[in-house]
Amino acid sequence: AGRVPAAPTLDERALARSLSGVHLIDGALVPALSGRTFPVVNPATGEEVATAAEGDAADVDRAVAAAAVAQKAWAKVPARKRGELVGACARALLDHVEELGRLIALETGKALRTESRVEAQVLADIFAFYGGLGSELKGETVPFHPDVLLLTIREPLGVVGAIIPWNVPMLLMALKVAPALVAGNAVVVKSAEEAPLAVLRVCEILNRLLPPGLVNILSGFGPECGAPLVEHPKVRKVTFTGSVEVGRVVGQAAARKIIPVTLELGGKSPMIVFDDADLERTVAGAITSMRFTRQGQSCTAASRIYVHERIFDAFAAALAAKVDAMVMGDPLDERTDIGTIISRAQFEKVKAFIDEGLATPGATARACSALPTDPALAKGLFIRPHIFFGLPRTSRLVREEIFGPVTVLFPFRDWEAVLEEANDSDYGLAASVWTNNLKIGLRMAHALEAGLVQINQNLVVQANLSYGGIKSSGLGKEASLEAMLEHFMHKKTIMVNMA
Ligand code: TXE
Repeated sequence: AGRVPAAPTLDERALARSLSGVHLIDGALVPALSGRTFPVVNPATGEEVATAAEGDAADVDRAVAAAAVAQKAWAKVPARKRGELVGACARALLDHVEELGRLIALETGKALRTESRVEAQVLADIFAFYGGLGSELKGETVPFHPDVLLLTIREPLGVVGAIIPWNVPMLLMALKVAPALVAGNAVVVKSAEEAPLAVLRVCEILNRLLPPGLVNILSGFGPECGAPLVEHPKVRKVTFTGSVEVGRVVGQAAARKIIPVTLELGGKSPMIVFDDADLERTVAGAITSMRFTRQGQSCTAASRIYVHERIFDAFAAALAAKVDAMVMGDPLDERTDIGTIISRAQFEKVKAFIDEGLATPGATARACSALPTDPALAKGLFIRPHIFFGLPRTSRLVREEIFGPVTVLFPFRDWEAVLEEANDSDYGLAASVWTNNLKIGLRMAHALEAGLVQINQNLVVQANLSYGGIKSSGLGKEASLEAMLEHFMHKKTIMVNMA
């Protein structure tokens, strides 16, 4: 790891260059065996800031072999000691918050103040949480007969393959790597092709404290590098966050191998606002949840907002005014609220959705905030946040995940009808209800088809709380003790006849 500065650095461009063209395998920064690389682009300017190693099956083989060796020794380290090391990683990551925040802002275009720095803090928090759980890998004893002792113990799975996307890559990697390690597994991560740098730096920091081979990271494209990781015979568990389409492919490959798989896929999360809700707080909650600060690139984004007809106009006006006041600009500038879209492909996809909405008869849109005027950002992938009204319920904008700064607003009159509409979706990740009537709030919380329902708030994932969707939004849970025990370990039953 000699080429990368040992201490945190605030020069994100120099750091990006120093992380160029390498995977991290068996404790060392190494180029792809093929020698191939691909560019990493700053989406705010279009400039190439670094290259990334272009991994393929040969690199996967090498990383999995190193992980398999490291895992055998790691499984013998007392669980509490494993936790202590993961806790030490949390403290090391905390020392790098500013640096990691700047680096992720550079490669993803997420605003430093509103998004990127927060992600770096949450990353460290997730390691701290799991670091404290080394003593919790408990089994159970089961009563059967006075002469027979029945017990269960938890064992690690072996080598875990983790595939992550680009929207919150450090956070999502932490939710996979930290519990996998404390549970006694080794991990091979495949980063997203759009955002390979900050997660590589995180792994490099972890490798200063952990034995080599325990956490490896490969950059590369899905079919060439992700698929061989899923299919590798020595990979005994796959954990994936990304699109529903690829989630299905990964799930099928795991099924063929008969190995466990966790899938965190997309969402089309409804936000339901009753007429007794506190308008100001609800608008603030909508702003947080729409994640326009991240150009809406969030799986839990409030992308369908249903507002009681009595307050519909007031809510829409207040929401648009608040978004208007947000500053879109250079992600690394502290004044910036809203950053960029991640890539040209995603930019075109979101634009196509907006154009389709604008061309829909009867639909209107309010474009908010203003595009940056700085000539240095002329090639930046900025899109103005759009709030749509009057779309038919069958519109793709209402039914599909856009993953961009777009939300759709609908008025409603009674709770039964809005509940039915909210549940009329292939997705089931998150939902929120805004009301001071606890009876209606709880009734909705029970009836909404989602893995997470919040009443009068819209917070982000918490390390100690199970997180995961139903329907097409996913399979299995992340975060919490449960995720570590149920998704990164297996339970062995032991029966002892003492007679
Ligand atoms: O995702 P992909 P993309 C949704 C969102 C977005 C859409 C497309 O709607 O617009 O997905 O984003 C790897 N075998 N979400 O194209 O392709 C890939 O290299 C193994 C929601 O970026 O699913 C990357 O590392 N791996 C989501 C990861 O999968 C493969 C976050 C995700 O890429 C692979 C991101 C294959 N065959 C996008 N093909 C959320 N849940 O938050 C690709 N990959």
